[in-house]
Amino acid sequence: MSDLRGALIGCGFFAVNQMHGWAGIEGVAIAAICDRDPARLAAMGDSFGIERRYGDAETMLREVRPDFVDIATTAPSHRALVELAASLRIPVICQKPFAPTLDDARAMVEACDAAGVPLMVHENFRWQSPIQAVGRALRSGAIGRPFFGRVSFRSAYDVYAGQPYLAEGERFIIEDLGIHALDIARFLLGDASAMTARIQRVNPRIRGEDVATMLLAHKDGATSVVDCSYATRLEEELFPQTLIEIDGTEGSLRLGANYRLAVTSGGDTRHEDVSPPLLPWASRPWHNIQESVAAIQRHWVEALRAGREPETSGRDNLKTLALVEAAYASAAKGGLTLDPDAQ
Ligand code: NAD
Ligand code: 89Y
Repeated sequence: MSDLRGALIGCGFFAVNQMHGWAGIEGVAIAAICDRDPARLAAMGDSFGIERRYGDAETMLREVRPDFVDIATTAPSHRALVELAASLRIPVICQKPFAPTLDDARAMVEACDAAGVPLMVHENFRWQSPIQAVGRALRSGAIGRPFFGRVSFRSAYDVYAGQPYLAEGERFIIEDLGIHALDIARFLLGDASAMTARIQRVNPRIRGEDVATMLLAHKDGATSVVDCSYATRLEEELFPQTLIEIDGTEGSLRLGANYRLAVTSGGDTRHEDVSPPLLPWASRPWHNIQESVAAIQRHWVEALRAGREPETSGRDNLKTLALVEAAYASAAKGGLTLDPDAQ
């Protein structure tokens, strides 16, 4: 028996994970789906046995009146869809990147606030079980007060095959992937007060940047490097693993390749395999991301039922989005130019 009826908008590449995730959550059923593309709508409807199918989001939301709506479209459509949900007082989850600009994002948060509608951004990377394990180790106090961090995602995986739009935008890696790494840095080391960034495009066949190196000053005193690349050919391809280093006053922790966590404290090092589970519907190497989809959905259901603000609420995500904007602004300015005579 399902007490929560959801509706999903956007039946594309990633939404299939969201549909599998919902199917595994007790008490939740997706009652209707929507996509402007009839072929994608039919494929999703047939795969998941959903009868109620719509080409128009407003018609769906007015007719179905779901308990929540899950927006799985790309960023250009997010503001209109979130504002539509707010106007109909329907709690809403919106995929990352939350909005193309910070102004849009602020307006979306205000619209939901004004309507009293819960809003969560599907910022799922912090929900990956290896990242949660790092968070637990850090909060246990074992390494003391963190003063340095590195959140690193380096790969040459062909993401353009499944998501061709990633090769077409003026902005790429910070907005698409760096956004997750920046959110992880906030999750582990707290909010930031300053940022410096450099970007590069290595792959000549794409329009935006595929390499970004960011330096953050966190309000609690730590400095972190957040670096990401889709131009890094490694001996072992690690997609979609995020590697983490944190140094603290009493020790250090490392989340290394293949989900190996090492926590050094008091002269000892504890090693732990923090691999994510392979859910029945998941497939490698995406299983890490897929598991985090189910985890963030469970969090949403708990928060909705308890009337609590979700961790990655729209309001919270404004801070991650501000880092994205700051990174592009800093990269556009360039760094301080050195006196050539001094070189
Ligand atoms: P996609 O282009 O494959 O699918 C989007 C679908 O939305 C398309 O089928 C399109 O027809 C439909 N659509 C767009 N606007 C619509 C509207 N107004 N009404 C109805 N349907 C509409 O995109 P994708 O690769 O599935 O990505 C979707 C979002 O998911 C992106 O924002 C992407 O960044 C994000 N994403 C997140 C993760 C993650 O781990 N959180 C991973 C991959 C992608
Ligand atoms: O779109 C991206 C995301 O959110 O996670 C990985 C990805 O699919 C490609 O960079």
